[in-house]
This record gives sequence, C-alpha cells and structure tokens, in this order.
Amino acid sequence: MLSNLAEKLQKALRSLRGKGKLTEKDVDLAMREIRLALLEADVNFKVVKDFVASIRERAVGHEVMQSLTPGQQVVKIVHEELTRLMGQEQSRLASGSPPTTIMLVGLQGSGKTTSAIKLAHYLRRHGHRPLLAAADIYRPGAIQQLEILSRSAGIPFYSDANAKPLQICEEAVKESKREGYDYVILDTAGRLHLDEIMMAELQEIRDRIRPQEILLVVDAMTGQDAVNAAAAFHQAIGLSGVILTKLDGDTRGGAALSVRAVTGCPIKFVGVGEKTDALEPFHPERMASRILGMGDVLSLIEKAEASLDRAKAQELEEKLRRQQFTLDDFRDQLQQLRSMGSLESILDMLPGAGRLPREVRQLAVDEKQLVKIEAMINSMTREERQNPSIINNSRRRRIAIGSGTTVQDVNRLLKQFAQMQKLVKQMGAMQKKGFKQFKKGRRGFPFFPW
Ligand SMILES: Nc1nc2c(ncn2[C@@H]2O[C@H](COP(=O)(O)OP(=O)(O)O)[C@@H](O)[C@H]2O)c(=O)[nH]1
Ligand SMILES: [Mg+2]
Repeated sequence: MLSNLAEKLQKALRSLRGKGKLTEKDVDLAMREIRLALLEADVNFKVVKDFVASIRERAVGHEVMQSLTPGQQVVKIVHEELTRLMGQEQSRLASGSPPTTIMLVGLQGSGKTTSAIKLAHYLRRHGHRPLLAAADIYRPGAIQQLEILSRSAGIPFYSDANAKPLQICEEAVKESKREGYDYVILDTAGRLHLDEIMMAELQEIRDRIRPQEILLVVDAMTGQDAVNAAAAFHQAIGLSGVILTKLDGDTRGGAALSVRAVTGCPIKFVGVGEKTDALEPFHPERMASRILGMGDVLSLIEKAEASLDRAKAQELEEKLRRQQFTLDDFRDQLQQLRSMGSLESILDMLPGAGRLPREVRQLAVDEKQLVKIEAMINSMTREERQNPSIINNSRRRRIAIGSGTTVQDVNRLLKQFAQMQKLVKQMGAMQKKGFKQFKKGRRGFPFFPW
C-alpha cells in the first residue's frame, strides 16, 4: 500500500534519524525530499506546501534542535503531521434510531457496488443486520451485479427494476423497518462524468430519504481527479465522508493524503482489494505509521481476529507449548495466513517491513511458492506429515511427482520445516522462561519475551 511514497519518505527521514546534531540545512534537505515525494505521489500542491511548512517550523524549533535525539523528534513530528493531515481521529459511521441509512454515491467504476457489499459484510461482522438496496436502474446488469454479490454473501437485498431510484430507496427503508434491519445501504447510479442530471437525482433522494451518511466512493488510483470529484460532490450534495477504494496495488497516495485537507470530508473506510472482506476502517494514525514504515500491528491483530479460527489458534498454541508442531499444522497455518488477504498487505503492517530489500519482500509475498508448498504437503501421507524423518529418497521422488514439483523443492521444504521446528522449540523454551518471569511480575507479557 502506497509503497512508493512510503519508500521515499522513509529514505528522506533516514538521513536525519541517526544524527546526533541537526542543522537547519539538514532539515531543509530532508524537507525538500519530502516535498518531492509528496508531489510525485500526486498530493495536492497547496496541501504539500502547508504540510512541509508546518513540519519545518516545528523541526527547526528549540526543543528539537537541542534535544538529544533530534532526528527521531523530526520523525515524530512528521508522523503527527501526517496523522493530522488525514483527519487525526478515526471517523466512525453514524448511528441513530434504526435504520441508519447510508447512501453511496460516486462516478461509474469507482467501486460503489463493491463497497456496498463490503460495507454490509463489515456491518454484519460487527453484529448488525444490514439491507442492501440497488438503485442503479440505468446501467444494464447493475441490479443483478449487487443481487448476485449479496446472495453469495448471504445478505438481504432489495430492488425493483421497474421502479424509479427514489422509489427503490423509499421501499428499502420501509422494508427494513418492517423486517428489523438496522442499516440500509443504498447503491446509487454513477456516470462517467459529473453531470447535473445525476446530481439532481441524488439531491432528490437525499432530500426525501434524509440518509444519516452520504459516502462518496472514490477510486484512489485517480489521484487528484478523485479529490476534485470529491470537492464537486461535496458542494452539490454535502458528503458525510469518503470511502477510498483501490488502495491496494500501486496507488500513488495523493488522494489518501489530500482528500481530507481539500474537502474537509473524513475518509471513513478504505478498499484494499476486490473481495468482500477487503474493506478496512480508516485510522489516520495507523495509516501514518504504515507510510513511515512503523507498521500497523493493531490492524494486523484485528485482521487476524476477524479471519482466524479461534479454536484452531488455541490448538496451535497448545501444540507449540508441547512442541508437537507438524507439517499438518504448517499447512493449516499457511491456509489461515492466506485467508487474511494478500501477503503483501500483511507484510505492510509489520514494523520495519519497508526496510526489507525489494527482493526479500518479493520472496516473502510469493504466493505461488505457498501454493507449491501446500501441494507438496498434500502429496504426503498422514504418517509422513506427522513424522517427516521417515521421508527417504524414494518418498521424496513420489511426493515431487504427486505435487508437480521437483525433488529439490521437496528437499527445500523439508529443510525449511526442520529449521522452523527448531525455532518453535526455542520459542517454546523462551515462552516458558517468559512465563515464569511474568509470574514473578518482572515481565510484561508472556508470549512476547523480546
Ligand atoms: N483492486 C481493487 N479493486 C476494486 C476495489 N473496489 C472496487 N474494485 C473494482 O473496481 C471495479 C468497479 O467496481 P464497481 O463496484 O462495479 O463500481 P461502481 O460502478 O462504482 O459500482 C470492479 O472491477 C471492482 O472489482 C478495491 O478496493 N480494490
Ligand atoms: Mg455499480
């Protein structure tokens, strides 16, 4: 996510980080690099100017220059200013007397329909009962698109191909009162360009339905165009927030960093993939941490909790404790890891991952490799998986043929697994030690002995 921008900003700050003393010239040099990085990321020109000016002003101040760790102070200032730029606090969804109505607006192709289903999925995961309503009667197939998506996600759906968009919205609200849904998500029509007819229709729906949230869905890939669209929509219908989609991939980041400053509208969610669960609440502070390579452990934990199987995690913990980690468990782990989303997005949340060389990152996120590993483990017998030491040369050949890999691949897997088992043993020992110390009250948390 925003990897180019992150790389450049981190590089600019690295030159300051280790310095025992900072001169104004050092700061100016770093500010120049930051300015360039932001402009290249397509951040609004004026936003960049103000942003850099306020960092510089704070950075050359007395407290920083005379502190013992001036470089780190500057990093902290950049982190704070980035957080402020993106809205400071998380902006949550409104909730009032049910149903809370959320109207999604935006240009065609920005990701409205996809976001509607993601949002419904998100709400349901948090204990709500959302209803999806398709009010895009103009694009052929638009209603069916949402219907199919909601059916496969098991979320209630309302539409009527013969009604006007406003009627569809009104009926959906009525239905949710009848059926006890507490959120109604209205997927409205978009056009390729901003136009008055679209705005008039949205205004009418807004005035009659009075939704608690009007969220603009914008495609982060479109950079400043996205910000301009947001400003225009905000002026015409008044937005309560923004969903920024397609933040996965190589989005440059301009929209994420400037939309709040230019329009005053908070980003409420970001879309990070095409799948139903690829929507994250937007936390300015966490995003700033990710961009500066400090990782985002909180989001990672939330993600893990949402997608991992608690019983399995406990079972694994138990096995680790008893040092019985087998290839079966390894395969389970891989499968669970993959259910959390793309490996790249997970890596982004780990502190310091940005400092890994590109080749290592690529290796770590090579999903093909994982598929291969799974295939090899699948080609083993139950006995082999429990006790890999019995896998002799002829078994290795059989596994390679069975999984469409080579004997070298099998050798590598077995070697890596042996290393991992060793690591698990060491961790087990450390945990025990950590736990004892924890009980004595000398340590913080037993499972993180470092
Ligand atoms: N990679 C990625 N693709 C997305 C995301 N959100 C939407 N898309 C894709 O963008 C395209 C347009 O989405 P759609 O929801 O139909 O847009 P709409 O016209 O505004 O309703 C589809 O191919 C989606 O799969 C996202 O967060 N990441
Ligand atoms: Mg659509």
